[in-house]
Amino acid sequence: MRILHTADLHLGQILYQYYERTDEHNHFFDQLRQWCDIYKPDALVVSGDIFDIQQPSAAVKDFFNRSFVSLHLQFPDIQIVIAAGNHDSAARIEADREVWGMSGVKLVGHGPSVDAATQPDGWQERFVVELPTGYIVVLPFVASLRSDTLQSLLDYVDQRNADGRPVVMMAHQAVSGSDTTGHSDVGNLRDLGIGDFGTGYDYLALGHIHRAQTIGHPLADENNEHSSYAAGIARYSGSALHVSCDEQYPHTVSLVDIDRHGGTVELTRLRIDELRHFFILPPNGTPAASSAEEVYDMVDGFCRETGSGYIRLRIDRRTPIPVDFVQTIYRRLEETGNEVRFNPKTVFENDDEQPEEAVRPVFEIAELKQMTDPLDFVRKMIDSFPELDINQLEEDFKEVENEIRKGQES
Ligand SMILES: [Mn+2]
Repeated sequence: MRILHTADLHLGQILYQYYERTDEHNHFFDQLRQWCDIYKPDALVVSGDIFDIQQPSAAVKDFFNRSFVSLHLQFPDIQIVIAAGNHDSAARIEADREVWGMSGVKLVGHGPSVDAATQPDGWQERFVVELPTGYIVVLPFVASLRSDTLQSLLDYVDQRNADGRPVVMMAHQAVSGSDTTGHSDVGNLRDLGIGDFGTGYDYLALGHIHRAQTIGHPLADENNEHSSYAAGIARYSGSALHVSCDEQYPHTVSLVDIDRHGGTVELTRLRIDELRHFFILPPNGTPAASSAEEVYDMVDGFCRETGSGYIRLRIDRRTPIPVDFVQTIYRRLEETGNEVRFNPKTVFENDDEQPEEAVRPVFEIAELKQMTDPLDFVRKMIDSFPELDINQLEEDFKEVENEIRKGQES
């Protein structure tokens, strides 16, 4: 069985509240089409966060429709499977399920209910795609996912899988122990351990964390084009595009070959060529800028020489900043047609040994949107509020969470 695994498309993302990225997503889909053509996978699986927001605009929805319709028409033999992520509206994805189903494209919005595993068998069917070459368990994002639900899905497949076909499971969840660089929701209370996903899958196709990685294997391996694993591995394909400036690592689509159930998983990392890259000016490891004029010259030089990309500035914090500093940069970039784009989250640095007073952390909108747990935000801000006790807050949050869960279960 051969699949292409991607996730976290975040279609419709507006970066820095200003720049829409349709051309970048288009460039991604061009590559996806090429890989479908070259590798002829049995399935293309998209493990959640199709859209960046719950109610994407008509134009973004149209882009989604046209992109996947064209993929399907060009490659009707490739099973397309799409699961909702936490950024997607499960109800809206679910509402499109029947229409896409008519052409064989599988969309799943709603996940199983909290007590699914206690229900009589049969509920699992809507989460399972059976192919001649293998099975795909499609699990969208679920706020409180229980391990008995996951095991029940895998057992359901196992009972039908007499001829030992490969089993792929999709999920959009944070798995504890994964590298979350570029995310703020580190230490999420609702993280699942990899053991919670149960046994019976050969490849767990994860979405949510934007850094490509195989759980339990070194990040350094991501520099290799190929890896071979004994079946039963879990992997984040990583996001389609850089979603924030902190994602300074290669983005890839995973090409996965599985010979048989319990056999070998061969992974090929297909490097995504991005239309616009992220740059830090001046580059890390060189002195930060120390005057506004220096910054303007640097920005002009970048526009002239590189001409495309997202830029973020590093400025010495003692630098006097003119009141029209940001506007001046935007104006200079507009003159070049906005092909160079400005990330206003400037990094202020100071090379002095002097201890810095506590500075309130600054968040990018994209970072905030990634937070699935309100406590993550509190943890980031806690130093600014010495009167608050983080342990007490954690207990209070847990209490609220338990009350909500009780409400959902009853
Ligand atoms: Mn997500």
